[in-house]
Amino acid sequence: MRDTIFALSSGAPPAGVAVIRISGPKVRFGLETIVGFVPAPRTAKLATLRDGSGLLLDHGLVFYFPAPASFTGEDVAELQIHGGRASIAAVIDCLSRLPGYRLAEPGEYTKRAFENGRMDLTAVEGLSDLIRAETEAQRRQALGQADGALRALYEDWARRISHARAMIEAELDFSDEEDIPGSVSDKIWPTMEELASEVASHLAGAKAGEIVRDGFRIALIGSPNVGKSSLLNTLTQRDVAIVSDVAGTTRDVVEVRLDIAGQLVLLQDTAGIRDSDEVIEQEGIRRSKAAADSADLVLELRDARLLENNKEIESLTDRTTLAVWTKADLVSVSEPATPDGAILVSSVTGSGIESLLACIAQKIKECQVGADEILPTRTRHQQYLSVCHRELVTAIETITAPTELRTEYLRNAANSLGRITGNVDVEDLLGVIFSEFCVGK
Ligand SMILES: Nc1nc2c(ncn2[C@@H]2O[C@H](COP(=O)(O)OP(=O)(O)OP(=O)(O)O)[C@@H](O)[C@H]2O)c(=O)[nH]1
Ligand SMILES: [Mg+2]
Repeated sequence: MRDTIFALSSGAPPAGVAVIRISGPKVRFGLETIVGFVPAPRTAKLATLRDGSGLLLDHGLVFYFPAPASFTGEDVAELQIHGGRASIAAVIDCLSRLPGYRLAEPGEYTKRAFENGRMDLTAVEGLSDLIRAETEAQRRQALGQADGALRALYEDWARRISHARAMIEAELDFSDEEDIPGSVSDKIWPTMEELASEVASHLAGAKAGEIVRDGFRIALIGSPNVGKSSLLNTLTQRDVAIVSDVAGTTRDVVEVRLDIAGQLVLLQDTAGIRDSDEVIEQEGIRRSKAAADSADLVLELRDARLLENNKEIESLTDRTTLAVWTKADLVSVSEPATPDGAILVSSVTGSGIESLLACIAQKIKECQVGADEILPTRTRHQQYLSVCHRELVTAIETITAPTELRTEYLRNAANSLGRITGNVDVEDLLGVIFSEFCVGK
């Protein structure tokens, strides 16, 4: 018999209320022992909790969710008790003494839910993302995925492929009989072409999905002393990076997390780029360049006083670079006499910061243009989707290959989708996916 598992499922104590969740075959026995009865399914019941010797532990609300209509698919109970450390410890201690009971491992409830078919792997990942979501965009994306949006899409695709295989195989079986014309394939292959292009356009949204989940990377790049660290501090409204008038203050890449218009942004301050003989500074500059290369957007900072010299300055603004003129308070020009889209800011007065934020929000939006609501969010999804697409295209294009071989490609394509949802052997993936969870989920 499986262990009955229990854990604190609510946040760190002390808190007003703590929720202890119990799941497994001995839930009813545990309830009878601790509260003296099993409440009606899914109904809150006020109860007095006592340990085996009758000692009062706490008063609280008790819920019972019989299998299979519970989070894990097993019998589940939830105890809502006072959220003090000692109250929680007393109840946990009492549960740990019950035969067949043990503390749950991180993610174990969700793992049981997956094993009992209550969730597929994409929903598991969505739930893990939802628990970690910091921004509105992350929350929306994770909730959609936890609710089964990706599962519905991939299972529908897998069904269409299976249907195509079945039709083709049926045609093979009857190919000896003369009155079955070879028209099945004529209908099936175009539908597989349609599917391949749906997979391709879904895959094209992977970058957008990843940006929502993992954050939009912005690197602050420019000469020493141009005001990169000052701008980082102004944007985060915190004193994160050291600011000084010594050129070459920043050496390491300093990264902060920001919420801009509901999107997670990873903002990186870097070492000022110049020719330097100094080993540590050279390493800092190497890191600056690497940060610029991997960024979704580079803010290229320049001192606005250069504008006053009326020097011809080459535009750097393109899709991934935004020119930002700093120290606006030190110059008399109000609008930069520079290419469109350049922005003039001051970290001292705060002028131009609002337009800079609006510009960044616009850049993030541009990365997501044309992206569907439902996006792949992880490299894992992308890998299997690419395999699925490749196998579909191979099946479609190898017209001269034997039909058996072409249906085999289709089978590979469907299996690859099955690996995303967890319908096809994924034993090797489970450890990685469930290790993301905290205890109690
Ligand atoms: N007046 C004015 N001074 C600024 C502004 N931004 C930065 N400074 C000053 O410029 C100097 C350099 O600022 P930092 O933010 O350290 O510049 P940095 O680009 O990070 O420099 P490195 O780390 O050396 O590459 C400091 O003395 C700041 O006080 C601004 O908007 N207006
Ligand atoms: Mg700096």
